[in-house]
Amino acid sequence: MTDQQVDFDAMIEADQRIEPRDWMPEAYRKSLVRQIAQHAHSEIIGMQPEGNWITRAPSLKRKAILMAKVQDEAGHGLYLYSAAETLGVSREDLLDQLHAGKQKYSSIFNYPTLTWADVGAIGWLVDGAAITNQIPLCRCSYGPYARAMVRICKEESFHQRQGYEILYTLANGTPAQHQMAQDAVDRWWWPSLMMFGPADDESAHSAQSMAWNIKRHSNDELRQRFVDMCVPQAEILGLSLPDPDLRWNAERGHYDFGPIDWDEFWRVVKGDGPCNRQRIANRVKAHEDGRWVRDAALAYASKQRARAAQTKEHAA
Ligand code: BYC
Repeated sequence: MTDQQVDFDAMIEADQRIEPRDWMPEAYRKSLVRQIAQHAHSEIIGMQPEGNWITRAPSLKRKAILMAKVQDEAGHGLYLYSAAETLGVSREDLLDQLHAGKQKYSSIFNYPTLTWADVGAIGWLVDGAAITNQIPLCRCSYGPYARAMVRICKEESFHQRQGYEILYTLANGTPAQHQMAQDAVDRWWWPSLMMFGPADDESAHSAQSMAWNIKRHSNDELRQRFVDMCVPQAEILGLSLPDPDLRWNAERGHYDFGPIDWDEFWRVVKGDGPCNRQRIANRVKAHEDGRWVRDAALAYASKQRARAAQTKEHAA
């Protein structure tokens, strides 16, 4: 074992942060790039299902809140791409891999938002699941990722509250509105449980990621935490969760829940969900449409650089 490896292991053992200039094993770097890139892609693809409702939000206030939320998600993508860049990869390359289907994004964003209540269900369930998964990532061993997560989690908490408030309003509205909220929860519940990834005995990366202090809890532990949190919240909303097996288990001190449809999960992850093709096609088009902005920004930056060099020359 090299001295560098010994130092790295000691840092992890002492629960210290690894920073970009520190030596790290290639497998650690690669695994972080994989996870952070997937996370960044999820944030920007995640703008689409909700962006779909900006023009149809039921009031000016709702529209302003939703616009701010979708904009926050773009910001999260940017912090995360920046964190990935500290590991020696370029944002351009990561985006190319997303567009070519070589890097993943969260399965959840391949489901359609059919009604306004879906915006509420995404906030409550999808952002709720995201927070459950991401709070422990604030203690991830890689410094830039952990620090990005602190701000992201603060904003996600606001997102979760706004979703809950939309659902609470609908659930306590007319019978048709209540039904719309129930239908949205029925459709988003199971895909939200899938966000935590495969069951522990099927999770390829968990053991190593936990040994490196990247992940602090297993997929199943976080999924259970999420279910335990949602059940009492659903009761307050007056909505049911679509699982006949959901019940309190006093022995375990947790809610038991029914089996997850892993065939559906893997189908969606592998590109065959209800909206996969549409999500990628929209993303590629947005990237192409934005090319002139990137070109203009680069041209401006190089002009500024040339001007600064000239000024320096004159001063010398
Ligand atoms: N969808 O060994 P495993 C958000 C992949 S929230 C697609 O357990 P790991 C947002 C996994 O990548 C969503 N793929 O992996 C919220 C691996 O494939 P590869 C994003 C999934 O990394 C609201 C394979 O399955 N959050 O952004 O130990 C609004 C085996 O899995 C999924 C994050 O990314 C899935 N659900 O654990 C807007 C959080 N689950 O890489 C935006 C950070 C698993 O070998 N990421 N896979 O090809 C993590 O915490 C972990 O990466 C996961 C998976 C828990 C997701």
